Amino acid sequence: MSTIFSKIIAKEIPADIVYEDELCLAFKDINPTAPMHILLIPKKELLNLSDAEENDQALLGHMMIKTKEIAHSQGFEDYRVVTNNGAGAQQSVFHLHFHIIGGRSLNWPPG
Ligand code: DGP
Repeated sequence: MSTIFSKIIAKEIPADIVYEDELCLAFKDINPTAPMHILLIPKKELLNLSDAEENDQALLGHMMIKTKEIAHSQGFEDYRVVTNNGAGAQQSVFHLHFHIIGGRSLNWPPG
């Protein structure tokens, strides 16, 4: 089930990494939709949010808490966190990732 994101985690292909710790990695999206468009991914291979289970609570909580630090490091106070869960929701890479988007006025609702 490995994807291109596993290769980014393994540093087999380059990415513009903005944050890394033992549990997760954040890097700039190759096709940004806003001045800040970061992808935050777990190092654990989860397909998407639906693939996460009770024992992933700490990992997911850790990642949510880190979004603030990552956005602040890019100079942004306000930001949106979104995940596309499944092909019907426009998920194209099947390794869980949270888009952290900001730096422009964001519309609501999305999609
Ligand atoms: P999604 O549609 O939610 O699965 O978003 C996948 C995102 O991943 C999309 O915005 C483009 C980004 N992406 C795909 N391949 C690469 C890559 O090799 N490097 C980087 N930095 N981003 C990628």
